[in-house]
Amino acid sequence: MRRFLIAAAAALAFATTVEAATYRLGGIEVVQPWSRPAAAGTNGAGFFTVTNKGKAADTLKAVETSAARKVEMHKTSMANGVMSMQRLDAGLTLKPGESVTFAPGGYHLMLIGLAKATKAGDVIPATLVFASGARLKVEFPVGSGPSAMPGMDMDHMKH
Ligand SMILES: [Cu+2]
Repeated sequence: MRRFLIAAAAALAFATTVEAATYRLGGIEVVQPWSRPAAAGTNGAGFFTVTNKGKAADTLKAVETSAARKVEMHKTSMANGVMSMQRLDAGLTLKPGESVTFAPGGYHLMLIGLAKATKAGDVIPATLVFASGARLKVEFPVGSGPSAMPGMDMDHMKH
């Protein structure tokens, strides 16, 4: 029994390591990008944690992907019971040491006008473009996120 438990713990640790994909370029680190299933023509979402481990501030100013017509950075907020999204037109600036998590209900990438449906198991390639000139290529696996959160229907949210 004891041996079995140890084996199970090792398997769990391995699974966690595999899921937490990490991408690095210069001082920028992006951990565990993920997306959710969505229909063609609708808006998808992208989530990840980005950390500036460098010595200077940098700004995530754009995200490029062939999977959608365009990508915007949004922040969801709740006021008086009404959920709304703001577009971050100036991008997202990270001070040295600063870390921001894009997750349902907060910051997110909005993949506007998906070229085709995304379903669990698909991977959406994208490039994060920073003001410093850094271009970090990442992949967003669909449906693999830490999805204990209730689903939100992005198409019905106000912009
Ligand atoms: Cu949005």
